Amino acid sequence: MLKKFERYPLTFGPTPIEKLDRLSEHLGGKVQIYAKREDCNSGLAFGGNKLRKLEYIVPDAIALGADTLVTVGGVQSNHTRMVAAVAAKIGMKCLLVQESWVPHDDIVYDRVGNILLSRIMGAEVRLVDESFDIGIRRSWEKALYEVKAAGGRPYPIPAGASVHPNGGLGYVGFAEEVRTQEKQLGFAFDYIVVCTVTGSTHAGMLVGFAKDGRQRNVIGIDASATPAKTKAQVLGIAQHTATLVELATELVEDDVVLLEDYAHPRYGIPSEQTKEAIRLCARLEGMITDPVYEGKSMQGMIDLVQKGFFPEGSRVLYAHLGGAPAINGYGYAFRDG
Ligand code: 5PA
Repeated sequence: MLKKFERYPLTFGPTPIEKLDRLSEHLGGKVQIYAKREDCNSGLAFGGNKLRKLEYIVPDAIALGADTLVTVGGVQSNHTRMVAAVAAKIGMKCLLVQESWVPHDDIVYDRVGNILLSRIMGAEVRLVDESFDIGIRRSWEKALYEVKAAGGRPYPIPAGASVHPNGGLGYVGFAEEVRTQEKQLGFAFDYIVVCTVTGSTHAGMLVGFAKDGRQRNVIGIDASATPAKTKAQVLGIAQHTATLVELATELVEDDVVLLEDYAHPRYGIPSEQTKEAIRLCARLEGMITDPVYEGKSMQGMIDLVQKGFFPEGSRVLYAHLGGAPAINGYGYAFRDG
């Protein structure tokens, strides 16, 4: 589906699929849980889901002769860390607008984890006092303008690389990769669980899995706590990406399955249930999920298994999208383990 698009390799190649035996057993053994380890996809600054997206964006930045990648996220954004790593790797400058998306307890929150790594990789980090929103940000537009005014050649990458015209392509590739791995495994997954915020991860999967009619088996777990906006953004990106790859199926609102019950109390703040899910997965599988994104989709998947949402015998693929560095900003939440 992606042959005609130029790709700049930033990842090691296909990511491993790992069976989570002890978690599956712990939850009753009626559903088999697997994880696709997107969190281990690259040697670039701990990797994660943004790299698949950026592989289809970097060629455009290079072709346009840009000299500075400019993007936006929260203080502990994984996306901004990934853009900083990519800028270093391709020899460009990087300007990161980091907004105050999350109220936090830890005094070191803006000194550790993702933002620490971005600073080490040489990105210019600009802290801005604006609250969470997945849309186009004024602070980011201002940064782009300023780079240009100073004689630079900025390349705009929106939050999560999502509403970039090529933002959905990377996760079309994920679906194609899963299809190939399914042939090797000798079975197909019944459900795919994905954490959704700015939307292009989920949207790309919808397009990729729509090729064999499985788009409604992609179960999005909202972590934005603004699900109406997130859902609309997923659909918009999916429809745009479907046109790009000339998908034969038309994607409609009902194709976007987005469960809203796990994002509480708000974006970036883990509930007690999220923290329990993070501990459970860590203690049974040694697999680290973060309090902002993957801990919430882990919580959602565990709850859905316990509620009997997945029929007995189902094989569920949890997309582990990365994000562990942010956990350093949550020392207080896990002070007792
Ligand atoms: C993020 C996003 P989408 O934004 O594509 O929906 O992906 C959600 C997601 N898991 C899931 C992890 C580990 C993520 O980092 N992160 C954002 C960031 O700024 O880091 C874009 C919000």
